[in-house]
Amino acid sequence: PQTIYLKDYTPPAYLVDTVDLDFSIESGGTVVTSTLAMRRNPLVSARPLVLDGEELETLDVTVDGAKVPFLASASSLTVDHLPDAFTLRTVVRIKPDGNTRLSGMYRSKDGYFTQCEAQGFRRITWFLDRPDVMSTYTVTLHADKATYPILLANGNPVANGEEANGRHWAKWADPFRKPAYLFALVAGKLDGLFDTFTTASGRTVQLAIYVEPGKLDQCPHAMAALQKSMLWDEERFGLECDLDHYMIVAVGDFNMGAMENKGLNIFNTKYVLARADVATDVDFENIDRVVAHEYFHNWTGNRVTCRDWFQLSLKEGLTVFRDQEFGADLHNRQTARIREVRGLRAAQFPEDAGPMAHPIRPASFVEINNFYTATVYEKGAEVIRMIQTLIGRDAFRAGMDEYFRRHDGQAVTCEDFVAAMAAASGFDFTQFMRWYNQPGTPRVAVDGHFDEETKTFTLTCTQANPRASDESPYLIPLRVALFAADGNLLPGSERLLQLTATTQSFVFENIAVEPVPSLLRDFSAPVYLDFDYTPEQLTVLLAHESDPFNAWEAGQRLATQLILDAAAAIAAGQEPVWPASFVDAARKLLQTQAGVGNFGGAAFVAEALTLPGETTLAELMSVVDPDALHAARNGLRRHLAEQLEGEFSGLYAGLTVNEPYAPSSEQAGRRALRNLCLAYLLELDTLSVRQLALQQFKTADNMTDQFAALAALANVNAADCPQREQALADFYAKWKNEALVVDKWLQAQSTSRRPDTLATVKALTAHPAFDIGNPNKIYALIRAFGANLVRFNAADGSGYAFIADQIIVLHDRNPQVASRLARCFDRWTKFDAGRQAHARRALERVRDHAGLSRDVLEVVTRALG
Ligand code: HT7
Ligand code: ZN
Repeated sequence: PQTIYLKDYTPPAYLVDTVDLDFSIESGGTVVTSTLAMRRNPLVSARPLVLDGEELETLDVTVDGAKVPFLASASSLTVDHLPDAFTLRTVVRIKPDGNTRLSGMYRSKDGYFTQCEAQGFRRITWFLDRPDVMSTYTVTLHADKATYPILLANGNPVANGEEANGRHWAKWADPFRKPAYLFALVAGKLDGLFDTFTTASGRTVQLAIYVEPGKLDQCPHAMAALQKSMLWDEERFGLECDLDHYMIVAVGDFNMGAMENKGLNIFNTKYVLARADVATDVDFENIDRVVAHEYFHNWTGNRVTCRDWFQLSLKEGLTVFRDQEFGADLHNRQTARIREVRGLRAAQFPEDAGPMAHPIRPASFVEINNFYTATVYEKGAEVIRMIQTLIGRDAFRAGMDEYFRRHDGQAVTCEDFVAAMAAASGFDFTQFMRWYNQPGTPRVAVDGHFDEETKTFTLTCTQANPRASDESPYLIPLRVALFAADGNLLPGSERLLQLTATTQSFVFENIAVEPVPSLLRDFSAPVYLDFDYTPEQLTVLLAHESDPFNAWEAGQRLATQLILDAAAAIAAGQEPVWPASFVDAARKLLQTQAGVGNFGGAAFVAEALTLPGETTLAELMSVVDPDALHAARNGLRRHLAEQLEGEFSGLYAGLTVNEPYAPSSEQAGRRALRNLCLAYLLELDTLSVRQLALQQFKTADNMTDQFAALAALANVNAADCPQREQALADFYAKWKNEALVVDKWLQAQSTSRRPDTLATVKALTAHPAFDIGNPNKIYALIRAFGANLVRFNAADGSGYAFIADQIIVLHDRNPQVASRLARCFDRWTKFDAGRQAHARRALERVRDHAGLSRDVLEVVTRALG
C-alpha cells in the first residue's frame, strides 16, 4: 500500500463553496444526490478534478446540467476540461445496511448513522475528502416515517414535510463552513431529552440528546455535563457556543468514543448513558470528559480545523488538554493528574518505544485511522500542557485568543498554533518544536551534588532520546523543589528549570544540609526521570511532598523497585523480600486517610496504594518475564494484605457512604479506597472475605460497588470458588439486556488473572452476549484480553494465536477495529526467544493472509520490522 508523506502536501486544485445533499433512504440502499458549487483554486495551476470515493455505485454525473465524460476507478472519479467555476452533480447508491466497517453511513439497531472522520465521507458521495476543503452544507433526508421518525443533520432545521407511501422528509442547513469529516446525519427511531443553555451574551442554544427508546432516564448526567462544559469554556477560555442547535446522538455500534460533527455529535452509548445502578464512578467521570471533549472541539477542531491529517494533534492534543483541565476543575485536580500520567505510562510510553512509535505530528502514514493514538492524543496534550507551563496560564490564554483571532474559519497547522502562542507570550518556541517532530520518550538522568563548603546543591541533568533521528536536545520544563530530611520544603527552592542542553547544571544557593530533591513535579514533561533515590528519601517525599503528583510518584518509585527486584529474585528461583519500611509507609497512608485528609483524601490514598501496572513495569525490564513480574506484583499485594489486614478491614468498615449515591469526587474517592481495601483483603482468599465480597455484590445499590466486588471475585485464582461463579451468573442474569453492563461482565472475565482466562474468553466468543459486529464487545472481551500481560503472553503462544485468529476474522469486516487488535503485539520483541518465536509466527500468519486490509497490514508490517 501507498505511504503518504507530510512533505508532499499540496493545496487542493478545486474548492467547493456549497454542498447540497439529498438522501433517499430506501430498503435497497440509499440514493445520494450531491450538488456541488465548485471553482478552481486560484493558487493552483489547472489540473483535472480528482474526487475521492469508496464503494459507491455511480448512477449519474453532470457538470452544469450536461453529461460529461469521466473516468471512475474504485477510489477516484476524474473529470477534465472544466470551466473555472461550475456545478457538479453526482448521483450514487450506497449500501449502509451492509456497511460493517462503521465508516461512512451505516445501519445500527435503531436506524442509520454516519462516521466521516477521517475519510468516511468518500463512502457516502464523490468528494474532495480532505480537511482543507471547507464548504457550507444543506442536507435533505427522505425516509419511511414510521420506521425513521427522527431525521437529523448538521445545523438548523429549515423545513420538513410528508411524502407519498408513508414517507417524510426534513431539510437541514449548516451556516458554518466545514470540512467533510464533520458531516453527519441520523435517521432513526429515538427518544430525545431536551434542554437549553443561555450563553454569556444571552443567546439560547437548544440542546438535545437522542438515545435508543427507553433509555431517557440514562441521559440527565450527559446533559448536565454538556451544560457544565459550555459554561466552563466561557469562563476559562472566553469561548461561547456559536450554534442554535447542539445535538448528541448515542449509538451502540461505534468504532471509537465519540465524534464532534458540527452541531450533531454522534457518541458511543458508553459515553452518554449513565444511571447509578448501571454506570460506575469512572463511567460518570468519563462521560463528563468525553461530552466536554466533543463540545470543546467546536472551537478547537471545527471553527479552526486541520490543514491535513498529519496535523491531527493540533485539534486532538489541544482538545484533550482542555478536557483534562475541565475534568480537573470539576472533580479532583490531584488525582486527575495522577490518572493522566498512569494512563500515559501504560499506553503512550509503550507505544513510543514500539514499532508504531511516531511523533505527535507523524511525518508519514499508510492509513490515517492507525494514527488516532495515545501519542497524538495524550502525548499531544502533554505538549500543550508544557507550553502552558513554560509561558504561564495568562499568556497561554492570550495565545488561545490570538489563535482564534488569526485562524477562525481556517484549516491550519501545528506551527500556526505555536506561532500564536509565541506572539502572545514573546517566548521562543524554536527548540520546543522538536516535541512535534520526534518519536520516543526522552530520558532525563539527574545527579545531585551537595557541597558543604559552598552551601550549594547542584542538579546536573543529562537528556537523551535514542528513538530520535538526531541527538539535538529538547527544551524540557522541569519543575523541582528541595526538601529537608525532616520533610520541610526549603524556602525558595521551588523552581521551573528549562533544560535546553544535552547536559546542564543548576545550582541552588544557601543550602545548609544535603536536601532531598523532588524532580518533575506535577509531571511537568512527558519523560522518564532517572535519579538514584534511596528508599528513605522516597519515604520523605511520599509523606511530605506538597505536590500531590510527586508524593504519589515517590510511592510508585518505591513499589516499582521492590517489584522489579522481586521479579528478578523469582526468575532466579529465590523468595522475594519485602522490607518493613514499605509496609510502614502504606500503613501511614491508610492512617492519614482515617484522620486528616491528605490531598484528595481517600481518592489520593487509593491512587497511592494502587501498585504500578504490569504493562508500565514491563517497560522498565530489558527482557520481560511476564510470569515472574505477575508473581512479584501479586506477591507484594498479598504481603500488604497480610501485614495490613486490620487496617484494610477497619477502613472497609469505616468508609461506607451513608447518603444516596452521587458520582461526586468525595463519594467516588471513598468508594475507590473501600473497594481497594476489599481487593487487597481478597488476596488472602479466606472464606469470610469471599463472603464479604459476595455480600457487597448482592447488596450494592450502585454499579461501582457491585462491579468492584464482581471484578475482585473474578480475579480469585482458586479453581473452586463458588462465590465467583455465583456473582458472575447473577450479574449476567440481572443485566443481560443492558448492553454496556454486559461489556463489563465480559471485561471482568477477560482481564482476570486466572490461568484459565484464555479458555474462558474463547468460550465467551460463542456466548450470546458476544457480537463480533459490535466494537464495544470486541474491546471488552478480545482487546482487553490482549492487554492482560500475563495471559496474552502465555509461554506456549496460545494467547498470540488467539488474537491473530481474531484479527483475521475481523480484518475485512471492520479494519479499524482489527487494526486496534493488532496493536496488542506492539511489544512482542521485549519477551524471551521462545515467546518471540510464537509471536512472530502469529504475526506472519496475519501478514500473509490474502487480501489483508491496509489498516492491519501497516501495523503488522511495522511490528515485524
Ligand atoms: N475526532 C474523533 C475521532 C473519531 C474517529 C476517528 C476514526 C474513526 C472513528 C472515529 N470516531 C471518532 C473523536 C475525538 O477525538 O473527539
Ligand atoms: Zn477529539
